[in-house]
Amino acid sequence: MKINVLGLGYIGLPTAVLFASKGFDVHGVDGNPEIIESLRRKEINIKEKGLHELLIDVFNNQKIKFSTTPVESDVFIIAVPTPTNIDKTANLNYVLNAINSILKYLRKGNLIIIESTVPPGTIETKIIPLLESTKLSVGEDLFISHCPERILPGNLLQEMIKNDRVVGGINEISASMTVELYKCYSEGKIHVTDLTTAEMVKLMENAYRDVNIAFANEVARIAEKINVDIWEAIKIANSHPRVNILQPGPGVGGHCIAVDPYFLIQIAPKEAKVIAAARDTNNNTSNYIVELIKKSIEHIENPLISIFGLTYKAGVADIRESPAIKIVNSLLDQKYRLSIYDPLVNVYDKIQKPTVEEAANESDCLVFITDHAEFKRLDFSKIKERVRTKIIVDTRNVIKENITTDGFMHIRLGALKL
Ligand code: SAJ
Repeated sequence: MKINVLGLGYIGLPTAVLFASKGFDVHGVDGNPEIIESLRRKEINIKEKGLHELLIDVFNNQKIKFSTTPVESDVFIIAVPTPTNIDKTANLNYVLNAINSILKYLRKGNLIIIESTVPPGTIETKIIPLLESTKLSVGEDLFISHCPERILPGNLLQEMIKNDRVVGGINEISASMTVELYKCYSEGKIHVTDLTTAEMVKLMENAYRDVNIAFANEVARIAEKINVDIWEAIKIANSHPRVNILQPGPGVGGHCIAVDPYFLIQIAPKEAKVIAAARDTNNNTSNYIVELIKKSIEHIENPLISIFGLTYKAGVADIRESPAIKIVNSLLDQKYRLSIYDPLVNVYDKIQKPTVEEAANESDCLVFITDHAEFKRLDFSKIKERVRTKIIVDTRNVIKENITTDGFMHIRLGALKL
């Protein structure tokens, strides 16, 4: 059986590689010729455990080929991004272009699977009409389903295999063809429903997490007002059998949770009140951190601020929607002197340093924005020799040891001393 996978990013590439590893003939398609060229050289820029090895394996076994254009196939999987427009509505250009690009290759019996995240109703109202322009009857000649991905970046392959999946089909036969296909590598339960419910479920999952994080950020600010340590308070509250509050932090990044809730707001702006408020809270958190940093160094002349962590979360080389980038850009705009370290990405050439120690040199304030594992093991008795002023702003409760013994003032988000 032949599968075309359109879009070779964080989702499409591992999906393509997994199907190829199960013996399917996979044709990976991406509109960006540079991505195709590098994949043909067996090079990838997605750092995920086991992915590169698997790619080399299936490529050498000739189970996968890469091209900028689709070919005739049995199955077409659409895994292109859904960015937002300036007004935060979903930009469906990539999805609709991908569908348009396969129209001339479609034949009777083909299955089209949309993995890309889309606002509820998109497949019925925007994608199916395009497919019907082929004169093939959707539901009888062509089968279509939505199978949104649910994997956590940082643990892609494992989650792809282990997680439950959701399959929404236009009819039973579309759904069961999709279930049969994914069963080849998916060990989780596959939940079957209709197209629009599957679209809605995906968005609800990410909006739920966004709302929960906004709640954590809100109670963190309340805690600061009354001299309570929110990290301890959340830990204790979570010992209740029906409470599971997430962690406060510098804001919500990544291309999923920071984006998907807008697609629910877009279809029901009057109803999506909590979801919209959560977006506002999480978006504004980076400004709050900037103010916190500025306040902590207001008494220092021409301060040097050291930023630790640029990626949107620990362990992933991804800066999309990262709160750290917003914080850095805001400080740079306000003409602060910065020194930056991140073990996984290089974004700010001149001011980015190769080690924690170099980034700490002559610093007046060490700001921890991403909780990379390396930061949890730092030896502050050595770092204290390098800094000019001993101030730490910790936005994720990364620093567990008592650094006040090394003379540092430890300013923790959600646990400010009045
Ligand atoms: N964050 C917090 N506090 C927390 C948890 C997360 O501030 O307690 C922040 C992170 O630092 C990060 C952002 O939220 O900036 C998002 O990180 P994440 O780990 O919560 O999620 P993503 O965006 O990496 O992946 C999410 C996952 N969705 C859910 O957990 C419901 C994943 O399963 C989805 O497949 C993915 O979105 C997606 O592609 O939709």
